[in-house]
Amino acid sequence: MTKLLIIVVLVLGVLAVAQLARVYELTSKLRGKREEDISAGDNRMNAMLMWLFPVAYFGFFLWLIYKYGPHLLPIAASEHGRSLDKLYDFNWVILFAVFFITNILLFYFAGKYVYSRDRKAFYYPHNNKLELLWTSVPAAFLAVIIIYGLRTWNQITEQASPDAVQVELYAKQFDWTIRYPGKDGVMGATDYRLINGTNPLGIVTAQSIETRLGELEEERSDIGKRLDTEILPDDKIDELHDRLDYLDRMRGRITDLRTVMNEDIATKGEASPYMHGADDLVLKEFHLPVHKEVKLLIRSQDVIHSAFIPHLRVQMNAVPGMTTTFKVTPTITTDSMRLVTKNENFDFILLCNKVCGASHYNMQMPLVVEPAEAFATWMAEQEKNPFQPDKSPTQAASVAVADSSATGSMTTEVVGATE
Ligand SMILES: [Cu+2]
Repeated sequence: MTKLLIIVVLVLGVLAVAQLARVYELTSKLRGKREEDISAGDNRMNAMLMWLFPVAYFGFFLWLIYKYGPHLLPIAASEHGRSLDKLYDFNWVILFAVFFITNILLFYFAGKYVYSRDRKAFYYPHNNKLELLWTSVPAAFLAVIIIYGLRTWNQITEQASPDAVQVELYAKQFDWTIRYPGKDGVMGATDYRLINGTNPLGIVTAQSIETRLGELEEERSDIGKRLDTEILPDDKIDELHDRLDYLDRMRGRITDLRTVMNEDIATKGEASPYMHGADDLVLKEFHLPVHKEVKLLIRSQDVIHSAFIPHLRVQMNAVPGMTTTFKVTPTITTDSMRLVTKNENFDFILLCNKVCGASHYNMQMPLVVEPAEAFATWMAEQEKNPFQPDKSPTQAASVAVADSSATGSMTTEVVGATE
């Protein structure tokens, strides 16, 4: 209500000023003056205002920085984050300098060269040296910014070292699932066709293939039973037949996958990614060790998401059908960050930074950065309970129901099922 009143008052104020100006114009016309006749006093006042305005302008600008600067992100808690912030600050220094210098000159000259009857503007059409100067100086500054920027960018995006800790961030509408490679240190292969309630990432193991085939078989026999025993309308019968066709196709593809897996294991042995899924850790918790290089492997199940860890200055799109990566070395633990920010509830956070649907705003997960020993202890605790796709289909179904409803519905959607 107050806001509305303020707006009304402002609008009325503008109208009043416009009307006053009009009255002033009319009276000067009556006095036989032309509109463009401006008195020397008016000119001097405008020149004065040209000098006063930037004082208010810069004052307001500096106040904004003072007032809202502290609401920016706290210091970067990762190695590349610091160099990124340095690059940022470097750019700001140049921008601020140019902003202040050009604006001061602009207003200073506008005020200084106030109109005078006795003075004529100096005609100065061209100067090659001057042109060269104001082209080459900004060009040199831009070159520095670009080269510095590219160097920083290349450092950030270069390949992670082979012994980096691997962590997968798996996005779907609307949550994150975290995968660690388990004791063998290697992530297992995945395939979306194996996604179900107990295998939200579709990790490929002999067991998960059998489980999935069992599920398909169970659904097939259920549908068969319905077709044999129930009296159904024609469109429902067609629908069930379509479903059976779909289940057959899916069974064929998963059987093919099993063949591919067996051949790959036979030829590559331990090097086959199909050998490494069984001990993977699929978690709803996200921990990272401090001062260790981490390679984030980022995937999506459905639409484009974006993995964003603002305090680590990490951001990378999660694109369906491909794995994107980002390497990061955290430098500050959660506990230290709580001291730095003087906020005992501070938590690092993994957000989705791509508007991905209705609950996008809530797609987040806290991140714990801890000393290597604490991380190892936590990891050992998790390793007691590795990924288990080997529950029977009935168990899997009950887990799927007990799991968040989003997981259940997305699972069926991904494998193309319709109820
Ligand atoms: Cu998202």
